[in-house]
Amino acid sequence: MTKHNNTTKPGGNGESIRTGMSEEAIRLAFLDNLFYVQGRFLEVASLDDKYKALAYTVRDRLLHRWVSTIRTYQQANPRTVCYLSAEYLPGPFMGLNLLNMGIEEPTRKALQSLGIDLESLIAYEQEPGLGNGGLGRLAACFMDSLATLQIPATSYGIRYEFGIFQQDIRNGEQVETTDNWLHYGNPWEVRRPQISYDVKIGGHTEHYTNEQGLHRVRWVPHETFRGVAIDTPILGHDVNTVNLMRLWRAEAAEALDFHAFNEGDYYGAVLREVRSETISKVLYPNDAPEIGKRLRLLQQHFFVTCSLQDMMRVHRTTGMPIERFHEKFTVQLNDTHPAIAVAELMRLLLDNHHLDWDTAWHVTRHTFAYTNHTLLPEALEKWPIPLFQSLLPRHLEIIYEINSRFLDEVRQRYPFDPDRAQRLSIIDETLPRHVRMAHLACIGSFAINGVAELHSQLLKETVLRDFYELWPEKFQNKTNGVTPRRFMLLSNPGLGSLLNETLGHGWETDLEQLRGLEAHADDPAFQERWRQVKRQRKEALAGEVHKLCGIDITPTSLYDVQVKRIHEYKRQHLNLLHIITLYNRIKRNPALDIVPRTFIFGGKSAPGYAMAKLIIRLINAVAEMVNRDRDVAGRLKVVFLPNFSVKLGQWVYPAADISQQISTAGKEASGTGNMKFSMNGALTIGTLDGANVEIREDVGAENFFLFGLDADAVSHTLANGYRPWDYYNANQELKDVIDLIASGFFAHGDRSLFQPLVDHLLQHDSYLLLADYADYIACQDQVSAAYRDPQRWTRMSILNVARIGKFSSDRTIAEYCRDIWKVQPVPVKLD
Ligand code: GPK
Repeated sequence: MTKHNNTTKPGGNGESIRTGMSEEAIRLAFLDNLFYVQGRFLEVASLDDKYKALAYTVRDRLLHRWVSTIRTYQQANPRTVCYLSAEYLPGPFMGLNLLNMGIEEPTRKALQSLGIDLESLIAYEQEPGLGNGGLGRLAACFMDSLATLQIPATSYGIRYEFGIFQQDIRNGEQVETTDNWLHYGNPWEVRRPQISYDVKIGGHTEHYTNEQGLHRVRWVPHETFRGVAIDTPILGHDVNTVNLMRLWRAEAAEALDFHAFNEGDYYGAVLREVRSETISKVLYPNDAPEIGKRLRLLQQHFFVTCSLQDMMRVHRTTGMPIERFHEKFTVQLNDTHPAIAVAELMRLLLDNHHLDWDTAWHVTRHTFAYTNHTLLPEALEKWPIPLFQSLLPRHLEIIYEINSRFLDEVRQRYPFDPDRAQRLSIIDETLPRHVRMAHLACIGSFAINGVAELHSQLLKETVLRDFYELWPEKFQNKTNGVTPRRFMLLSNPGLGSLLNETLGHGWETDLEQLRGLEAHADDPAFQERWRQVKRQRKEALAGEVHKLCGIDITPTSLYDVQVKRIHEYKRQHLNLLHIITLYNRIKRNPALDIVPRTFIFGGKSAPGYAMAKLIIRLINAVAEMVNRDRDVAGRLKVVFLPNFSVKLGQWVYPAADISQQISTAGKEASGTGNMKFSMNGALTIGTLDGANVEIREDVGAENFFLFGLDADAVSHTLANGYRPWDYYNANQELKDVIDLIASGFFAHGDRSLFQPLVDHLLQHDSYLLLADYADYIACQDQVSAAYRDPQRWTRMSILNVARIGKFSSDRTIAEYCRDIWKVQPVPVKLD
């Protein structure tokens, strides 16, 4: 984007229109950008023109801080965090950048003076959906906290041309359409065509001896293409630090056969949208379960090699020897998606820098740290050896060498336990043979962490038990957190104002200060204002629901919300069993006095996950029957919000009364939605799973609705011949609910539609819905009883917010900095 050179304008307070923060400077800058960048004057400007003009106005001010940050880092040469993640879900940028820069108010007024409503421009922005769910959103919260804590950090990833699919609901079914988020251009990114690296794939290796008689390896690839950097500035709150999200875009088409991976024709649909097929074309829309596809492994290798080569370029500029790479950089692996980095760094050090093995391995083992995000065995990444060999022949050689040295060590440690070496091996020798990426990550990292206390404990006892026994000192916990800037200040301005008035500023970057609210928990006037804030967000959400679904919901009803990816282990269908239970109670007793509830669902299913898609159908089918039934009108409503996203979440979290966190205990690594709800005063109904355990500890057991088996009871129940049928036969309400689904009542009489779901529940029920049903229903009855007492409810709500401080991602990042990364803040002064 070429822009004119005028940077000051007479009459603008002497402030530069490129950097000035006053209303006047912003107004002039906006008009200037509208004119010179968009080529429009106000009277004919479209919404897109105005949005872009404002985005460029904000971007100029971001770049100003960015340049100062880079200059500071160049001078100080600080130790730097590199976060490697295949996914990022940053959400829309405009609102947050204005807020973090502290120019929301002058901007609102500047636009107002031109007859433009700021909210309409903020609402227009389409977010980058470069992730599936919790893992990608966590990476975005971490970027926010890293910048806010003034930590030198770069977040590396892939600039997918098509992010997570758009979800439409047609006839109650999820239909995927491609996400063309770049169609109108992206004003927040800066292309860096000069920052690009070669990426090799396929071919073979040649071992030879050079003139000095040294052993060398040459990788002769089948193909080479390039990755180009595309940068997005990430501004901290109330500081000048702007860190970088550097995403790689593949250049030059590679002949990739998308057709071979057809999944309900999702990739077929992507293909029809595109002219060329490249590595960075599309995000794989799978949450936890692994996919094992060729293109996916290529994507991982692609962004990892570009990122490591980029770090090496920066390292060169410091003048430090390559042997000290790990002193300059600490690299966090966000799950195993970037775990190939262990082999790739070895390759670069051995083959390009000609380090000897031991030196290269020393550097590598001191560079990486690995975060695990799941215990689900089906989610652990492994690649078939032939696939790996054909794409990354040199990496496979290196992995074999790492493994052979490692297994020697293991056998020496455990001479009488040959099975242990098999279990620990990077190579899974059961046919067909595979490379286990979690093992590569564990062996190549100096620290390994889970994302909540329970999860970290279970990791040590189950999936990573052998590694824990070998290297207990490597294992840590880092309980997840979320950013209060986006999920409180930005999403819930009414709450923000009330908190500022009550506590003053400071809580936004020191969330423990919310403790000050405890003193107000029983104050009737404060309680009344608290309820007004919630009421206002519930009305706002009602407006969105009307726009998106054409359904009218009642703000005086209890909003009972479950938004997250659709998964059997997350048990959206347990929520449904409760809804149908209430429905049956009212049908049996039409005069029943119950607390009116609005059930709100949102979330995407992987396109190839049949049971999750069937759960979406059942939610919509139940919604259809319940919402049109006059007998329950005014008491029950069910809504499925299509295309759940960060943006939609910002409407949803502040409006919820009840947050459903009802996964089978031991299955949800942490959860982060649970924190976003609680920060906004929703009460949680949940199991002892993931971070729920710690949220309950902090907010107080009396302010949390707990039900269900704990993780121990779950494993015992499953180990001792669980018989869901027994629960069905013993509980009349449960039997009625299951029978109603089986009867075809929710499928216009079609008994076959939901039969797979019913059969699974009665015959297997691997996620123990039936075992937890009775306790869940009883707990939901407690919820209703509490809601009838507004003083009690409001007190509980206030105390949830007062005690949620630990779950700020600032706390999480401070712990990573202290315990793993060993990095310090580097404050930035504006040039
Ligand atoms: C875990 F393994 C994975 C994955 O592939 N994707 C993903 O979003 C989630 N996760 C966990 O399911 C959540 O419990 C957790 O809060 C989140 O990662 C962040 O750690």
